[in-house]
Amino acid sequence: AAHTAAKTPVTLLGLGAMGTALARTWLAAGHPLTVWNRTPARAEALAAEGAKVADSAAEAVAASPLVVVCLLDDASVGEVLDDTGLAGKDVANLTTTTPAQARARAAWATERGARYLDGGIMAVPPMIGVPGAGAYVFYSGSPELFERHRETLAVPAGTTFVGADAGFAALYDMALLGGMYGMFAGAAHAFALIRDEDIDPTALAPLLSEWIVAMCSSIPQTAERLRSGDYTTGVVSNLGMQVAGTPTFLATAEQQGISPELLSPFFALMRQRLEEGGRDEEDLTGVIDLLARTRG
Ligand code: FVH
Repeated sequence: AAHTAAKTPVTLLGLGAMGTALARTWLAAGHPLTVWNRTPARAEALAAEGAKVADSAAEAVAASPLVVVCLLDDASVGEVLDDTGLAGKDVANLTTTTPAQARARAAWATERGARYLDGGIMAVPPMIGVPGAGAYVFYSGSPELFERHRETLAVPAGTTFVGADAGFAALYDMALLGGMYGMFAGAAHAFALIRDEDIDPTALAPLLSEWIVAMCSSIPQTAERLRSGDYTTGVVSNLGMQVAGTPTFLATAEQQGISPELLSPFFALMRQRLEEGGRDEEDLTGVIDLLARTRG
């Protein structure tokens, strides 16, 4: 009891795959933990491990100063928190949402007298609580709240505070996951190309992953070019050369009998940039300007 007395009591709403993984880490670290889940059976194993199971979300919220929420989506967060007494509570919402939803939820919680942090989890459940696995959570919103609970929030995963704008954690989350899906799309295209050939996909895999890692070295350069506004790359892999190469990719896909649909939208933007006056000696940074046009 002396061991747990100093640890902040935590309430956790939502015991899906991620919520359950988070819960176990706070229990293991000696935090008094109260949990609630819509489907009560999902709390049984945690009860056996020492969690207190609340009969309602309201009872769970009342039990601890720090309320962590990890539900399916923003709508479920609204449903679950609606009938709870949030006044005076510190809420850390780790549910994946859009930045606009996070900002609206922060205002909603503030109106109810709570302090609010939004979180974007950069991990899958097996990485949670595993030292060295690289799991971390982007936080944004109240800096005071982040400082007050910094140690408790760091129990399941690393923490990275990205600003007082409550929408920023979700924005960073979506930016990184968007990059990840681009990578998955490229890898899917690569495997589809060789699929019907006498090529072992496990032989391609290390070559593909090493190539993608090597190409990641261009990401800091892109950031620098965006900041300076100078997209010039000179003779090295310039836009003109890359646009000239795109028919080769499309023809190869056709010859292999696969759809080029994962790559062709990007190629179309590269061509558009060149046709609209992007200079031959630019790199691909100008494509970002084309995407930003949809802001109107
Ligand atoms: N799992 C992952 O790989 C990703 C990694 C990055 C972060 N995400 C986000 O984390 C949130 C929770 O994800 P999860 O993996 O725990 O999701 P599920 O296992 O599907 O559990 C969903 C929980 O939400 C409860 N729930 C859903 N709808 C409602 C509702 N209307 N009212 C109350 N609770 C609701 C559900 O309850 P039940 O079905 O067991 O009754 C689960 O507790 C999520 O934002 C991911 O994007 C995970």
